[in-house]
Amino acid sequence: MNKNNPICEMLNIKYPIFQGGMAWIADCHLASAVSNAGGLGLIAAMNSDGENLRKQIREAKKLTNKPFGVNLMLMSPYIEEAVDVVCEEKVPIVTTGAGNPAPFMEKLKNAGVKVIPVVASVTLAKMVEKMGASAVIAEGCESGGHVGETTTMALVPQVVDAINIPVIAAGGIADGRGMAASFMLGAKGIQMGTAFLVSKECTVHKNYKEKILKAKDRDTIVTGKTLGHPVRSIKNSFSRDFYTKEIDGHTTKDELENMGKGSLYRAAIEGDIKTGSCMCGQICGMVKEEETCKEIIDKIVLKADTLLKR
Ligand code: TUI
Repeated sequence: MNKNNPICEMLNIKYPIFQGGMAWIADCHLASAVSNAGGLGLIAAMNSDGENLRKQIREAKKLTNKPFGVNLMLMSPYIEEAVDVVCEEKVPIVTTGAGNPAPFMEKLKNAGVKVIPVVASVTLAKMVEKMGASAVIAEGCESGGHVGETTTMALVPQVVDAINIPVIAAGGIADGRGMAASFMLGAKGIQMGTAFLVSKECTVHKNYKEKILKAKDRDTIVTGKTLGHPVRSIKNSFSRDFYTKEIDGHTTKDELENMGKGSLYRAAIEGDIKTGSCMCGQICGMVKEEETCKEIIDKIVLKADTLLKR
């Protein structure tokens, strides 16, 4: 798996497995556990102002001596300070999500940070390659949270054909079969969110974790399309209500935006899984056990290696 793998060589990691930068969920504990297990852990900057993010980064440095990164959510109100903190703290790798990272590329690159944007289209993949991205994460709409429109199966090979930097597949991957299939599509690595959300080291509220562990294949829904930022989450009273209000025509966009505010925090931190938003991917029906990040990674690598050697 790791022999001559361009992602492993470029980032100095054992396995080309990234952990998704899940807002309010991916903290220094999860990121360091994934990095210690040989993957690439990522701290989500979304929920942090600059100083909180700095604390998380410094804590992660104590918890692992392996490389880890920061995920920058481009719609975050703290994006400018997060970029500065990443540069000051000399974080080696950044992934970006939910937008075009163009305004921050130069600053990050000048500070020696490798930038690996999440893209949901070939157009953005080509743009970020020109801007000097080190790789891209092609994320299909099977993912949790903010999603594009194209599936992983269709997006990954089209992105692979369009650019010359390595592609990491994301969306709908949680086991060795998904990893092997991603490699068949031309990806050189994978990213998983939902699979790590239920890991032992993930500090998300236990109600949220249990909700995902119990979920079945058709238990997610995409809301927010009318607002221009579609989000995949578990079907519950919050998402059903949101969905109904979105299509009934009686609710304004501002009212919908206000409904969404704080909803992920309510579920992930407070454990309110009825009126909060439990973001997760369509693969939720396959994650059934709470395991350590090392167990998750070892199992996936073993299975993917076996399949790819056949
Ligand atoms: O960013 C994500 N997933 C996220 S961010 C998030 S936080 C949030 N909270 C409440 C409401 C909304 C978001 C939860 N989940 N994944 C990476 C990702 N990026 N998926 C899709 C994209 C994407 C989509 C369109 C990236 C670029 C893009 O293009 C925009 C452009 O300007 O071309």
